[in-house]
Amino acid sequence: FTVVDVKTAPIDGQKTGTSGLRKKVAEFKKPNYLANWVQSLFSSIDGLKGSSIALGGDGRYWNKDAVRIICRIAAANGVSKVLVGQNGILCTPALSAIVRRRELLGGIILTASHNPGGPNADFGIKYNVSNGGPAPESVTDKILSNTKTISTYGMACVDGDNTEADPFGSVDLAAVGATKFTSADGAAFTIDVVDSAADYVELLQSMFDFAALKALFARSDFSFLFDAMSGVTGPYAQRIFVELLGGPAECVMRGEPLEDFGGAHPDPNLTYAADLVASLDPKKSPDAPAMGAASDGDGDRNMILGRGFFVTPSDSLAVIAAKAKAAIPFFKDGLTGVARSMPTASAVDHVATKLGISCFETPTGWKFFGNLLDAGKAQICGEESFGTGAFHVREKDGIFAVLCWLAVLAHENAGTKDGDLISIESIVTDHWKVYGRNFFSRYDYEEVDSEAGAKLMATVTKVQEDMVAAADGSGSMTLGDFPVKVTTADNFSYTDPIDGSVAKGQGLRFVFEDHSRLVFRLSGTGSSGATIRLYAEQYETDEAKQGVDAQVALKPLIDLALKISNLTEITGRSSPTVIT
Ligand code: VG1
Ligand code: CO
Repeated sequence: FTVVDVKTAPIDGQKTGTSGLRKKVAEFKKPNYLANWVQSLFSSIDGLKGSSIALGGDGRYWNKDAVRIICRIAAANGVSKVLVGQNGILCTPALSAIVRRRELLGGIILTASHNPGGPNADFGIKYNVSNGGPAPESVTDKILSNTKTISTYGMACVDGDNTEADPFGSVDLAAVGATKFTSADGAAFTIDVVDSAADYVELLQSMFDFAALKALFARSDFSFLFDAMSGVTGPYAQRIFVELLGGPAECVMRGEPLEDFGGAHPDPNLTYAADLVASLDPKKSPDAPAMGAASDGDGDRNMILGRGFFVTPSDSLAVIAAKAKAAIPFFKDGLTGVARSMPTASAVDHVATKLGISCFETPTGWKFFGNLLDAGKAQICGEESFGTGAFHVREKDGIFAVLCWLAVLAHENAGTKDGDLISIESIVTDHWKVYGRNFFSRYDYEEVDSEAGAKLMATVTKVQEDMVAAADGSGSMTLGDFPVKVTTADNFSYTDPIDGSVAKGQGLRFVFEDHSRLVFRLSGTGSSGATIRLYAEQYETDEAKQGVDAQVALKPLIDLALKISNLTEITGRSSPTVIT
């Protein structure tokens, strides 16, 4: 092949969001759109020449085409080997595992995660660095500045006159194996198609006691249902839950990955995984299984359900942290710390206090956990947005979280007779008795007008400024006529304890004297318009009051939030798109 420098010009709006660049497929398909970003990425990383990188995606529409284009740009930039997941597929945690295990320079993930896929929906790309985790802002800032000045990108071509033809077109992405090419000036370039599951599944097998999990699956009082949401996890789930743990074939639903996720929203929550939720509800399904779970398009999110019971992700994190040492071999040495994103309810904080370990509060997005995990300051982390993970990889990991819950169930039931299974519901409610319950809910207003989103944030900022100005110096403030005083009203800012980098403007928060919280922020993962997220949390130690529905418990706080922000008037929305 020969390397051609193709002329291009900067394209606006290529800023990396919370988790990569996400846009409509039509945008990505525009001439030079993908190439500009990929070249800007390659121009911003050190040590690229002669390196090996991983490449794979969640299988959504345009995944394979993008793989082909990226391989050509990588070859032109002097990368010596690209490890591509078979058929261009790698779930996000599996890519992280491959980068770490094989000590690669980094990896490129093609995903828009839980956003819908298909010709009229979303595509996305993100870069992970050598620790296997999302590129930190120092890297994404460089990529952005390169996208603003780019004038050419490199492309491996059959010969200098024909830039259309793919010199690597003979590589069959369905067949595992390496194919070596040589450039006109003698440089070697290899495309190595690797098994999409092997490294990742072996890693998980080394972390959990699969024999104990298999014994749980064998009980007559236990059954399990996993919803892959037609995303990337189907084949991984089949391998783990059916082949390794002995579940019946029907225990994986929507297990075949589809390019458009069957037209659905591959987001594991009560709204978009409604069929799974109904299957777990004994009122609707008398044979409801003991445990249900779902993962998103790219396999990094998880939802955990008990029979007729929803485990809110903030509680899931807390329970896993509390039981990790006893229930999960990987954590047998115990934890030195845990971490959660700021909007995540503080349930895990109470566990950390009890264990006498550190608890870190980071901005939204997995990239902020990377340094803490690398430095051994935290071993388990999570987000309210159905994200749970640990130091085995540097991404959140859906199937890992499911295995944690299976391990917790197996451990709690080690001494129970078949027929007397201790349920997920009782494990969680027992947890509340010890640590208190952190009621939590998030309201999403998706795709509101960008100006309305900005106006809402400006309105809430003004409320905070007025409160701070009116404060009497006693350290507590009043919010309207709300009976509980406010101790903090600010825009969350985070200083990384390892490298000292500062992330500002991470969400407007109100912390109340009774530890309740309200948070407003704009999403950084949407592909058009603005998505407003409103988070509400309330802490309850009184056992008698812990059983009520979260929406009932949180109503006064949410009403207050809607009132002070003037949300209905500003957005024209009388109700949220999704409540989790
Ligand atoms: C959302 C979630 C955040 C998560 C991010 C990526 O970001 O709130 O917690 O890390 O998605 O998850 P935002 O900026 O839209 O609120 V995934 O599974 O989309 O990679
Ligand atoms: Co995801």
